[in-house]
Amino acid sequence: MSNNKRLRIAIQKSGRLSKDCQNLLKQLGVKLNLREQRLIAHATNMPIDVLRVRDDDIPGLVMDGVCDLGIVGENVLEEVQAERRNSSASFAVKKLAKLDFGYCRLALAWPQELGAQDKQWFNGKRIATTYPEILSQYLERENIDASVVMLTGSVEVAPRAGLADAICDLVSTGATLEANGLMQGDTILESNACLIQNQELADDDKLALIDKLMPRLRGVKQAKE
Ligand code: PRT
Ligand code: ZN
Repeated sequence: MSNNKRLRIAIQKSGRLSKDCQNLLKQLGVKLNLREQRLIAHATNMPIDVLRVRDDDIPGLVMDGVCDLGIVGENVLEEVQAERRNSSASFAVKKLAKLDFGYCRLALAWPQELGAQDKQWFNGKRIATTYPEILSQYLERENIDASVVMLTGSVEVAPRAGLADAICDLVSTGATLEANGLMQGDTILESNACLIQNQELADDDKLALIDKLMPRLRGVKQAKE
């Protein structure tokens, strides 16, 4: 558990979610000096510390109580939860809100020259992905007997490089699939960034601060609609 009296929020240090996270904190009235390349930024007007880390570390930091809150893509949250379910580590978190940024979908794709394919085509095939747990659950659900090739990056080049027959990757505009001659198939998961809270958080002051921030968050979301 975090023994710090200040509310700790984990956000992505640099990447697709970082600007939106910083803007959201600003809109919630949290004043931060993020110019310095520090791991922890202290809010100047509220008892809040912001930890800037890799997105993959955010669910675990919140699940283990190192941070009280975190902002992360649902894709990463689901993958880490599934990973941890297989071990003895805690995996429960409270999802406080689905946020209106970071939208993407985790979808299957294969070389365009193969043309349209149905689910059965994947039997006996190798599928490259950064989300082996989510993909394995899908394959099991759909009764598809394919093997999963775990890659941490450049998944879209796997078929061309002969590492896999197909891929399962995040898509937003579809330009990356297009540029790599891949055809998009089923969507396995739709994802937005979300705000998560440590399940066991019991500090009254921190809970009161979260209660104060949540109506502001709803206000920010409504203002955009
Ligand atoms: O360094 P760190 O580990 O923190 O960052 P990262 O490189 O792992 O993640 P990052 O910054 O790329 O993405 C962070 C989160 O943004 C993801 O976990 C998703 O929740 C969300 N997100 C939204 C996306 C995309 N859209 C997205 N398009 N994450 C990745 N992509 C990639 C995708 O993997 C593919 O390579 O963009 C490419 C496809 O984009 P289109 O527009 O060409 O379809
Ligand atoms: Zn990452």
